Amino acid sequence: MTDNLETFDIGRVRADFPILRREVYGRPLIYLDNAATSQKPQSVIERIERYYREENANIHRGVHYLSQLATREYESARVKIKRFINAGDAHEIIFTRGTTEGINLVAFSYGRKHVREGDEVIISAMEHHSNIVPWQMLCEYTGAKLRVIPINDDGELIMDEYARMLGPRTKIVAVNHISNALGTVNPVKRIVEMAHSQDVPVLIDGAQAAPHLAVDVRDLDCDFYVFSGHKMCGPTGVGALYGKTEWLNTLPPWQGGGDMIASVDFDKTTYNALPYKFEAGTPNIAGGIGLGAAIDYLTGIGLDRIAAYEHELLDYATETIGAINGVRIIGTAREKASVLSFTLAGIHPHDIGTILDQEGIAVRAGHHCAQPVMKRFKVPATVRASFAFYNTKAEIDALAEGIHRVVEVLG
Ligand code: 7TS
Repeated sequence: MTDNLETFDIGRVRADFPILRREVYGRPLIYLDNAATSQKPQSVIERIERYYREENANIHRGVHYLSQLATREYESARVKIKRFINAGDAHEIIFTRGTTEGINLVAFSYGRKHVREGDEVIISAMEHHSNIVPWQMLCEYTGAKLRVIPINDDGELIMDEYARMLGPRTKIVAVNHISNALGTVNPVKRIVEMAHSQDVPVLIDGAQAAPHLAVDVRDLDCDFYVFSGHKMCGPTGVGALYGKTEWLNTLPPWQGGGDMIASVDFDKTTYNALPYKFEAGTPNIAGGIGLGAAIDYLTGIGLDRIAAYEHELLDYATETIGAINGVRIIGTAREKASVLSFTLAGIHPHDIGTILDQEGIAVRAGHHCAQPVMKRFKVPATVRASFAFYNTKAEIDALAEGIHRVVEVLG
């Protein structure tokens, strides 16, 4: 361990998460399904409770005390998100329901304005369904074509193919920062540079990156960046879309309703300024404030320390699980974070997941909403252990023991 990691007090960190003290089937919970959703620290749970107990009111519309208080807290969460990803301005942060909604917003709004028949949209072969289907729907409506950057046997993007695909027909590139099925960390800065050299904007799906590494949207120079609160210690039903001011100002709104307008008449409606233009209706106020508390919590530990600790966990897991007879690791990229996907010869992933569950070990078994990845590696499904900074090497040892037991029972 480096000096940095010695200051990472795992016991104290775990004590912040009440759920980690519970048992399942009379055994201590070993939660290794963090890519699906993370657990929540006490400070986030308390913040949401305090909002409902002491601050609840609708925002942006009340003259009264509570409405102004709730508005202030919600807008202060927006500023926390802005700092968290180093955006240039808080109005570049649009609250969403999560990553999925952020991608749909951009596909709809950017797509409506800029994508026509014969144009091309580039995604990659390792996308979550939520970064595939919205673009497919856009292509269906417009007659544009979906192009897919292929991946190699390690689960890395084939960048030469990407370079060949980019051209005058390309209207947007949408790729993930970290793959939820493989754990690959993609060279997103390079992807953006290459697209920008052809004046093509880039959306980055940061659902799996925001919880695990320090994101700097200005350094990446991406045009859009989306992520979900619930994967980074925040509540479900809230997330954020970052968009550069130039884009957000010129794109049409997507949902119409309250809060997104400046004035409404039957002859003509004018739209509100950023960010409200993209935030129709009463939002998830408690969720936004809870996400702000989650960001306070994560930055209190420090994303660099989280990344370093999780990197050690992943290396240890790769070594330990990879050494088990019959295990095939799916996703062996040079740059990886927090995800270990694998199969076990002759045993279906669902059976592995079920037996591990009986041991109190929560993993995901399935296609991870990335069916094209399963097809690429010619497997029906994988078992996925995904790590957070509150996991331990002892838990990985328990996972290894559990897998040995699976082999005894079913092998
Ligand atoms: N993009 C990536 C890379 C993801 O991993 C996920 C969720 C999403 C988008 C969608 O996020 P949502 O919050 O809008 O649902 N991934 C997973 C997973 O791996 N297991 O469950 C959800």
